[in-house]
Amino acid sequence: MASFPRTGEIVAEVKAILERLGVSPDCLSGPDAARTPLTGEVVAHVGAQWGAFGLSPADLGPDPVEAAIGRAHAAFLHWRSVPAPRRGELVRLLGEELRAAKADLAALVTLEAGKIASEGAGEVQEMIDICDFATGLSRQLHGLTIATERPDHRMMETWHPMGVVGVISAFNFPVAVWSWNAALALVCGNAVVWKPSEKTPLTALAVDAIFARAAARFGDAPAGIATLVLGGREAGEALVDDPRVGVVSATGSTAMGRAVAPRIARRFGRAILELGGNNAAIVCPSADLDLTLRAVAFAAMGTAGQRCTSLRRLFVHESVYDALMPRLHRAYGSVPVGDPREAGTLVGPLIDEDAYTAMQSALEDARAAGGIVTGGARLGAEDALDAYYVRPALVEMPLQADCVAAETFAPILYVMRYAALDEAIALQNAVPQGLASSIFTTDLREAERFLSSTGSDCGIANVNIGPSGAEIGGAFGGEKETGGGREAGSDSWKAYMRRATNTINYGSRLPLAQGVTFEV
Ligand code: UN1
Repeated sequence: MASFPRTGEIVAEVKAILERLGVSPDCLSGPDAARTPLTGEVVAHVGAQWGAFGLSPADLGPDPVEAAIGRAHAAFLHWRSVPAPRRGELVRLLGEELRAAKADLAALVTLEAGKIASEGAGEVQEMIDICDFATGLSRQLHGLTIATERPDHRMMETWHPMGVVGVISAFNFPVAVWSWNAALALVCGNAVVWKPSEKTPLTALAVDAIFARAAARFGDAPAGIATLVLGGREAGEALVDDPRVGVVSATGSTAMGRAVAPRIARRFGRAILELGGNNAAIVCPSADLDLTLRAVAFAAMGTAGQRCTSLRRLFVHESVYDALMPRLHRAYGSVPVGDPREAGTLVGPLIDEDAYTAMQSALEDARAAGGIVTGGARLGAEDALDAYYVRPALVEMPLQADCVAAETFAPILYVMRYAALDEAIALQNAVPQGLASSIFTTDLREAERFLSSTGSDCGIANVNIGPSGAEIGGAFGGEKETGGGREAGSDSWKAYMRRATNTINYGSRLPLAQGVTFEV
């Protein structure tokens, strides 16, 4: 069994890592406490308002968000005319700096967000991967050439940057989400202003310091090209409301999305929304149960159930229910919960007390709806005062009650039986969210049905792997209350650019489209 960290041992560790990562001590004084979920203790203080590549607090003045957006906009006016492959060089250097800082940044992610060591490292790896992807992309911002109906004409598309991209990110991927947005936004010619979660300011400051090193090596990156603004709700709202912020990419709860989307729409800004998920998997009669068990365990218990893509609902065919469930119960009963720094730990702490309270109230609701709950109890309370470690909870539900339709950001897996695949797909789709989904089957017909237009309604649909842990090469995001945004790979870059359709007449006559005549 994993152990629990002791209060008092983490402050020095955080300080040493921040120093090695080059975070300026100036950024580490201020009124706001930064905590670690490992023990709940305060590990540093941060300035309420700033941390900014190339900018000092004096530059940012009394209204730092306004100033950061202004500086970013000025940076954009220069950056948009730097050739894209040269912009790619900045992101390539960022990837190099991230490689050099990987171990320290990963350790800081573990200390600030509570991820186990391999997941902290995995998150930084996602940053490196997107930098590689974006570097290649910087030579591939292709537009189409389109056949025109007019003689001696050519029609084409060109892509131009949008301006300032505002990134609002959540605690659970405290560094990777910025990089998916920033790497693409920068090669596309935009400037970036980042407001991270108030729960994870230290990893954000570390990334800012790493970016500053890449920018210094690059040489002539304009000051303000990538700015970090620490702050609360008002900082996010300032980004959301400012017309100079062409794109707002916001990751968080559906409630947050509901608040920001209309404000962005009111000024006709562009939103990339990555909101709640309520991800499901279907286990079919022909499923490979060994593989299914491992996939379900990682997707549902990994990251203590605090990924947007975490598995929350499992539909098991009645013919395999009794074979799978005892194995799942054993896995839940024995998964090592504790200090995420320790080798062997698979489940670290919840982010804070609110997360724990939300988990307990979801379990109460499930019991009231006839669910049989195993697990969910708080662990290690006597060792780690303010920290919230829990045994992941398995809840066998008689049916998909209303409480199952809500996303609770905690390790709760609701399990339900089904008899026919169509019924399971309908239940899977019968929730407001539409992020990630999986089917476990070795039957080709079932797999293809699930992936077809009559199957999963999610942005991510997988076969024989869980819903979480996506690679950056694909477009990441989901439908319905998940918000419809796409980030990372495929053609997600188009969301950071505006498309211009150009028609060029290289003849000496002026034929009009649709055969219209207009002789003057
Ligand atoms: C999130 O939880 O905010 O697919 C994103 C995954 C990760 C991203 C999760 N690559 O689980």
